[in-house]
Amino acid sequence: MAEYQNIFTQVQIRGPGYAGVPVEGTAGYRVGQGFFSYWLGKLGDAQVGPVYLGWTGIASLLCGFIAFEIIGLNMFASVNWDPIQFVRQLPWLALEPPAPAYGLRIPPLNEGGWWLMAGFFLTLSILLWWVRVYRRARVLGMGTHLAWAFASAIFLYLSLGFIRPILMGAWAEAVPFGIFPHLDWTAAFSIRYGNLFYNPFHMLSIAFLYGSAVLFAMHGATILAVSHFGGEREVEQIVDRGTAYERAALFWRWTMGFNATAESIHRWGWWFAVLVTLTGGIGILLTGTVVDNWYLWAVKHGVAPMYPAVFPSVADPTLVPGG
Ligand code: 07D
Ligand code: 07D
Repeated sequence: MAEYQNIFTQVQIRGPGYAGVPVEGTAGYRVGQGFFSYWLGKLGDAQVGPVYLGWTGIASLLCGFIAFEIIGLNMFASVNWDPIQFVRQLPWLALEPPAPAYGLRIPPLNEGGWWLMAGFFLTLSILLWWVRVYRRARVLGMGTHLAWAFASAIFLYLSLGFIRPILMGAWAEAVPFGIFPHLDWTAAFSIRYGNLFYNPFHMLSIAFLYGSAVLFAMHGATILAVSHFGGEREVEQIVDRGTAYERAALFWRWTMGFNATAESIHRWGWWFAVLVTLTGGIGILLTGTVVDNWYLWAVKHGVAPMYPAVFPSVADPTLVPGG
């Protein structure tokens, strides 16, 4: 039935605006009374705000804005400040890191200096937002699971753009800013290091990425399927299982012989998502530092076969003169 196949929230309950649980002192400060939006209510809760305006949040937005401006203005300059070309070519425009010759030194602005500065502000912005997430959770007496999951994504981001370039001794190793340029970098990185598919941590990262999608699909579908029994009130279902939880659990026991619990599914979801970027970051940090060619590494460890002897023997192309 159509109502079960709709991405939009079907039920909007509208009570008086609620400012949220009381928190003592300035840590509980919030701005405004909040208001209602019917259309946002289609996606989530119809009440918007009140919002918490802390200095880490403001500083984060400010740093994010500075990074965005540096990137955007450099891209604009690269098309001679032509607004039409800027819009037309936007997905292909880039702000590139310094050339390898600069190593980890600070280059002139137009030769990677702007890239370094944008990276600095973007990183500051992301780290400040992490502090906001951690501190708001603490103030509300919540666990800090969100902050640590976010930290895992930040670990991959820092591995790609900061830790690995430092290990390799050059900012040139880092990712450029730009929509398609960062895809070109990803493809070139894989080829340069002998095919990332043979990197076991890339394999793990993919398994967790796909696994996250499967788990989320199973969980979302299961809960929606019992929502007319109140199944989406998951917390109550942990203490007082009721018919929704029992049916959903029985469904999985019937079909697979085993079911997650209302608690365990969220632990599985959290770990799968967190492990995507955690294993991924490890894979990136090993590339070029410990392993120079993942294909040859795989041959050495019996994962991949060597090319048949009809071809001349394979050497790492980057190790031959001129490579
Ligand atoms: C849906 C949550 C909302 C987030 C969104 C993205 C920006 C960039 C900048 C206009 C799932 C916000 C986008 C802030 C604005 C400008 C100049 C999250 C959701 C909607 N990538 N990547 C994208 C980033 C890396 C790769 C899209 C960021 C690595 C591939 C978007 C980073 C490698 C593909 C984007 C980052 C890599 C993409 C959609 C940082 C290896 C695609 C993202 C900070 C991991 C896809 C044109 C999305 C695409 C795509 C952003 C890093 C590979 C622009 C911010 C270096 C193969 N990446 N990416 O929905 O369509 O995420 O590209 O590390 O195919 Mg990427
Ligand atoms: C980027 C974490 C950082 C993001 C942060 C967010 C903002 C915006 C704005 C809210 C995504 C900051 C946010 C600033 C806020 C708003 C509006 C997470 C990021 C902090 N690969 N590959 C992966 C597959 C190939 C390559 C991971 C598949 C080829 C490289 C993932 C295939 C080559 C890297 C994955 C495939 C190649 C990866 C990323 C198939 C290219 C990485 C996980 C089927 C030709 C990254 C170890 C992720 C990694 C990565 C999947 C193929 C290259 C599992 C399915 C062989 C260089 N690949 N890949 O969550 O970890 O990213 O590698 O072909 O660096 Mg791959």
